[in-house]
Amino acid sequence: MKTHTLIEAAKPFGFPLSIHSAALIIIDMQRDFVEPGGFGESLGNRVQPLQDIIPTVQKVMRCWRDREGLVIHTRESHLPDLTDCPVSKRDRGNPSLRIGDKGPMGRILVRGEPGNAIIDELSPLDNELVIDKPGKGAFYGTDLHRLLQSLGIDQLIFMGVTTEVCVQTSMREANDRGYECLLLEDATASYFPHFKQSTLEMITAQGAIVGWTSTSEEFLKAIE
Ligand code: C5J
Repeated sequence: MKTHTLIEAAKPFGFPLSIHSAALIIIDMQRDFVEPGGFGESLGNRVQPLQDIIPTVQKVMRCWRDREGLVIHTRESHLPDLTDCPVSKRDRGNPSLRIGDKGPMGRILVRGEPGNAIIDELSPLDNELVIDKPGKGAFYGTDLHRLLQSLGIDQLIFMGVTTEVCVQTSMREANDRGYECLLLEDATASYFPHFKQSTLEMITAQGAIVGWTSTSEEFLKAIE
């Protein structure tokens, strides 16, 4: 039988955390997005808000590992021949560097390149799942749903970047597949703080239409 720990302060109402059927999913904390000189910055973005969440993401990840919880990391990444990257995606936004171009950290958003690696502070352990995804959502073009089903996971705790793009898209995909989703609001960031705020509101609107949000502190208290 499943036991639940209620995260009472979650929005829009208490989140019934089931520790043994939940996984922590860390979206796209890769050098291309988070570090100065990466793809994100080449699009004209300020990476500081993304840098600011690193200690919080690291703390939650370590506590979850201590509880022997499942940790999943994702990377937005493409095959070296870019056959999984639609031209429309590569051309969008007129960046100084496009997906597949050579940047300061190797080819932008290409698998195996230095910039595509997850930042050192959040390096995956050998036994943790790393999902390479060609889209914004973690379920599109990946095995994630099958893997989660085979492991009996039905709740996902989200952290990572960027809130309104890959995090929100992944949460919506998860919600449509029947997962209960909780986003840790101080462990996610956007290049645009007002987009982050709007996303948090969108997720919890209409009685948790996409899912729940809570602070990392409330989550950590629940798993202590
Ligand atoms: C973006 C992401 N923003 N990880 N990717 O292109 O949110």
